[in-house]
Amino acid sequence: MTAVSAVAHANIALVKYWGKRDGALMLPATSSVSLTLDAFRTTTTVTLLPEGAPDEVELDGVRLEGAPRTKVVRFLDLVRSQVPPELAGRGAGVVSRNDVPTGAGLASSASAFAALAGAAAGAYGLDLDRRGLSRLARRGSGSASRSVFGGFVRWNAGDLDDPVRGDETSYAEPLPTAPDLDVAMAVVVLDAGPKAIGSREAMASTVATSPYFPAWVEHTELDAAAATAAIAAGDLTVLGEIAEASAMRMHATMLAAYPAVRYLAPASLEVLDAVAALRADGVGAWATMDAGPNVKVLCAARDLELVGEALALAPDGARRRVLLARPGPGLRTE
Ligand code: 2P0
Repeated sequence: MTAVSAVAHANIALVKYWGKRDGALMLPATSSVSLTLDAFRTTTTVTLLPEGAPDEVELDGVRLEGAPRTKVVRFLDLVRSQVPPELAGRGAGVVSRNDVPTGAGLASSASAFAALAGAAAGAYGLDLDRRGLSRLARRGSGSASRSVFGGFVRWNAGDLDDPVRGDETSYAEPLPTAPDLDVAMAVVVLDAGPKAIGSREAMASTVATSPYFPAWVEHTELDAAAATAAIAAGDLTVLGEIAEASAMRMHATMLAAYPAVRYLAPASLEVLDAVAALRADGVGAWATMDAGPNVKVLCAARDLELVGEALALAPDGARRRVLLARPGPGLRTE
């Protein structure tokens, strides 16, 4: 029996990916830049089953059925389409576990599909280098292409003129990073309330209906270049300012969709105020938000405890849940 396990970590985009130019090949409208974290890890084991056996998928001890299973089976089919027939005919047993604080609303398709790419490629004997693994992970979930690498990562939009060349050139790569750029991230976990629209659907709606989308695409390419330069130069202030601006522009672009896509919650805005107050006090802290109400705050590693403590205090005296994270490693197989 062939069984391969892989571990991948979540990443948080500093220059956001929001919108695809090709949904089938999972080609993004823009490049994006992220930080892989040490927290929020997915471990996935893929075991080859006998010829013709149906795929079995288990996530955190629960057997998946329906659409969530189908998403994994389609991904396995993509892997099987690239291997010899004697292997391609075999089903797979997939067992996946997320090390995410329960109820934090932080389970990530990025770590999930990066780990699945590593484990499935290993089990089916698909010999891919890291670039190939990043391209493969991209087909499961765009942001997963970035979790193949640790630290600061850039996912390139790739060749825009031709989908085949785009598929070959849209991969993530680790970014040259100034050795003294010592960053960390405080994740403020807020009550999600009723579940908002999923990010894939929300992206498609933004692309189709937001009049701001063309401006988002144009500006994001500039932000990705500027963030790449700031990471190489070790300029945390410039990087933080780009990151917060990119997140606000992404949310503005989706708020302009019809119907509006809104992940910002009242409590999110309170945290954004608290981050601005930290900056007014001379502490370097910059906020970013994804497809949910939680706020992630980039800061210098030496300020992490201070930032985490400041953000844990809500205006009404209640305590917010804050998770402290540092840069983490890329995909590895075991
Ligand atoms: C990102 N997000 O760059 C952006 C910012 C959320 C907001 O990538 O459709 O799960 O699977 O490619 O990667 C979340 O979307 O979407 C995401 P698909 P994905 O991190």
